[in-house]
Amino acid sequence: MAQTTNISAASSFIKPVKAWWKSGNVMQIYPSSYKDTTGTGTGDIPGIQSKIPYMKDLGIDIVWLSPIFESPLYDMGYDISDYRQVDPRYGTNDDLLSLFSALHSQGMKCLLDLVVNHTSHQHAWFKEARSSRTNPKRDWYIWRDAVIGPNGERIPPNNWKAAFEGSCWEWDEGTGQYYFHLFLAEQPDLNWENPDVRGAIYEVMRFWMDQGCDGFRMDVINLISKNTTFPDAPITDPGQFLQNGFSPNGPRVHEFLQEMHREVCEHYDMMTVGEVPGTGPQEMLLFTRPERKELQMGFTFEHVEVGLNAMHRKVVDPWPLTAFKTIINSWQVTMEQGGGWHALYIENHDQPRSISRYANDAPEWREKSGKLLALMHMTLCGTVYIYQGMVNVPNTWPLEEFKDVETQNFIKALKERGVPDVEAMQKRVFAKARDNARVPMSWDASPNAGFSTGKPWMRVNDDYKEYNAKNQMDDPKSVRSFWKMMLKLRKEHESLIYGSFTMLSNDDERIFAYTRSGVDDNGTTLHYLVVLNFTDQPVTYHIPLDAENLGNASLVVDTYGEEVAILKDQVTLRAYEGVLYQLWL
Ligand code: TEU
Repeated sequence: MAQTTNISAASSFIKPVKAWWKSGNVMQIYPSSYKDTTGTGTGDIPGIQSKIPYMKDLGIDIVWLSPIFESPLYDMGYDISDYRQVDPRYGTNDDLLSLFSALHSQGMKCLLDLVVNHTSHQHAWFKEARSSRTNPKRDWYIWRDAVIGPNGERIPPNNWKAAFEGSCWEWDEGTGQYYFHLFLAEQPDLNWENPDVRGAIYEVMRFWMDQGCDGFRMDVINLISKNTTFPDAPITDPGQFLQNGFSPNGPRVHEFLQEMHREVCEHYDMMTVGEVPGTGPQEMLLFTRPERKELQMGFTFEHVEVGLNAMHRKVVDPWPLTAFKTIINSWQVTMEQGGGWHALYIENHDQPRSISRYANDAPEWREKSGKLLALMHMTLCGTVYIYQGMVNVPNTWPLEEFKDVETQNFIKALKERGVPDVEAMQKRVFAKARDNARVPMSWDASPNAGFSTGKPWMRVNDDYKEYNAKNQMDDPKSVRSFWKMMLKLRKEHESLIYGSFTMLSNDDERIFAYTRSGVDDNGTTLHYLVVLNFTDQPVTYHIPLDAENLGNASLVVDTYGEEVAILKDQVTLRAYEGVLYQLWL
């Protein structure tokens, strides 16, 4: 007989302290692609402000803006040249303050993107630093002498490969030294070892907090501390000089974040979410346990990296559902037991669209898949982050339509390496490409998807006439209407936010099922069951719960919008169907 789980007996779960930044629904906005009000083809802050009613209607409480600061845009604003100045493409500082006020007047909040592992090479700090070896700002960045090879040739200080290809070291002709950059050469890393650098960052944070910002999403914040000996990486790519060598979570990362907390965060009622690539759940606890006074939550990468090809990390191999489930389970359980907190996301500006990545974007399944993923996302423990959703762009678009430097550089590197069948590989790269998430928002069926009256900076998605926000709002059965319903429902059933998570049927390759258990304000214990069919076939699922009266369960949500009953201890789901029940145990 299959093993069963008794959740009512196991209900001695830890009850997290409630907070606005836990229950608030966050929407990430990619400013360039949201809404253009000036006809330049690039989205702007007044455009974002004009869509507050849209966000409010959806059920959004908190808006996170990807970078809107002055930038030469080598990496779409993740290369900032002035932390205190809004880039003129997006508007003015006054526009941003007006957006803060408009959001606040609706009871909403605004997070800014704090990109302080690196600056732009055009930041005044870097310009000063590279002006001479004796400039007082020289040490604000990381400089090293060249290694001289056997034939007198110049070799970088170590063999680390940068995130966007090439060496992590860029030669500076003017001063005869290399500087360090984990991303592009146009994104030199700040030297966090220098207390003046840290002080300057904290000042920037206070500058925006004092003007009405409500917190920060912190870009690659676990990369700020480096092993300052910069040891060579072991060879994992034989025959090449450059190797993947950088390890995140350097020796002083927690010390720096605790200092940031003391200097800035603890003085405000603010929200902090760190982007922490390469971090497992145990390490995440060090960042997010409240008593450690670092961050409130962090974006993990394991689930968005499921199935990545070991050699080419920009393409995805087939992966079993159990691999994905195991990752979600380990995070849910570890955060709960260790007293950390989750930042839940399945999409952002760096990831392909979730429907294409995790379910099925074929026309007959995209709507069902979208609702299935929404139901999963909205029934996990943590703070929910959502993003303007669609499916991937067609992989038949030519390479020029992919604007992102990551994709462009990667394809170039593949060609240089002489990888066979680059064409086929390119299509696989497109399926994972960040640009899938960066196309302009499809607002309606008018030219340029209602995004801009000018030529959009990036091609709009081909299907905008059918799939756009207006059509979705008008249709009570649309994916957007489903999200709207779920964003509200999650608040009405708070155990879905704070409750305990128990995965069922760990080895099932078709079904992702779990329970959530919590205590309401009256002290009553509530139990929920979620069953998600990740296949394109009907599945009859035996619910492995040790409970007499499963048949009394009330259906809270079915993604097909129909009645699906539990018969004794079984439920039959159609393709990509998901259900949420409240159990009466
Ligand atoms: O991303 C960090 C990061 O880990 C990415 O390199 C990610 O792994 C990759 O893009 C997946 O394909 C942050 C920002 O979110 C990203 O947009 C920036 O390019 C990057 O930092 C540098 O600031």
